[in-house]
Amino acid sequence: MFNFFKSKFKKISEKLKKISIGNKLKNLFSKKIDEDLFFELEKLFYESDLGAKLSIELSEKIKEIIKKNPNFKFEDIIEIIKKDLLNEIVKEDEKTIKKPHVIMVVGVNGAGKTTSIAKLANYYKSQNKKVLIAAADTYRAAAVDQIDIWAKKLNIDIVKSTQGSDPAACVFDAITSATKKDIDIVIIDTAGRLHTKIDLMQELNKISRVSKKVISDAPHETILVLDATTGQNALDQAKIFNSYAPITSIFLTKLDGTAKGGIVISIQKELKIPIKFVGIGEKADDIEIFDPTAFIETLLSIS
Ligand SMILES: Nc1nc2c(ncn2[C@@H]2O[C@H](COP(=O)(O)OP(=O)(O)OP(=O)(O)O)[C@@H](O)[C@H]2O)c(=O)[nH]1
Ligand SMILES: [Mg+2]
Repeated sequence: MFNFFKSKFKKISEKLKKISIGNKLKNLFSKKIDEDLFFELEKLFYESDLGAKLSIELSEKIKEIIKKNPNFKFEDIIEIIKKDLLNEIVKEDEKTIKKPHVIMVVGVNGAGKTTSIAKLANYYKSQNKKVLIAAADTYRAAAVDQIDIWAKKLNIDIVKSTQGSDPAACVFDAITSATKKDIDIVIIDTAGRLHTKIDLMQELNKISRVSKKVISDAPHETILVLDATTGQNALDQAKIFNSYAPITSIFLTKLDGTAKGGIVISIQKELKIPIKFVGIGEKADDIEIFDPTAFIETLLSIS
């Protein structure tokens, strides 16, 4: 499989080696086929963060198949799992990109928003797009400096705010400036917020409303940044964020730091929101467009 995440096969497969459950699956099926096997199978799926429901569904299905056909081949089982997992993947609706195209980036503290914005800006720049960053995290003292350092390093335009000021005002200025400066894409950095803090969540709504004052259908995308290492907790975050600022897609960060790749599937099964990008490191080019087939191949790869 040489089309991994559409590029850089070696680098990424090496970085995500930990998520593979292929060898463990093979091991299980090399033992006696009995009730214990199906219990172990369910446990393996569950521990990979596939979620309870899918873990049970998958192991039950495999049990049925083996019952009907005791001469099954391990390769056939793997193919069934691949097909079922692929069925859980959610596709993003095709949109016509307007100019400027406004992307609001949201998420809890430390999920990786600022780093992911740098990666996104760098990615779009490499596609010959003119990008402007709105540094609207006015909450944390060093936040604007942090994104400013990235902007300088990557040579990307930025509209800065001051600590304590209204983030919506910064967004208003940035989008207004983008319409005058022939900018293709505006990316808004927002302050990390606990999904349980209602006032901060309402602030997202305000940022969105103010964007619409400049461009009536902005923000065109709202990307939720989720940290893959937080496991099922990421699902709760997503549900609440989605109720305040409808999420169009997910940027799943720190996939390089987890052995539980199943979270990629359970997020989409539970929320029906597509994963668009994944983060696989701390550098600007540690970003990949999510490729479902390649991901599932990696999850089930055998070494
Ligand atoms: N390994 C790894 N680290 C990442 C990735 N994305 C972000 N990080 C790290 O996660 C930490 C937090 O990232 P930030 O971008 O500051 O997160 P944030 O969501 O903007 O944080 P707040 O602004 O405080 O809410 C930093 O140390 C990043 O380098 C990733 O894909 N892989
Ligand atoms: Mg930040």
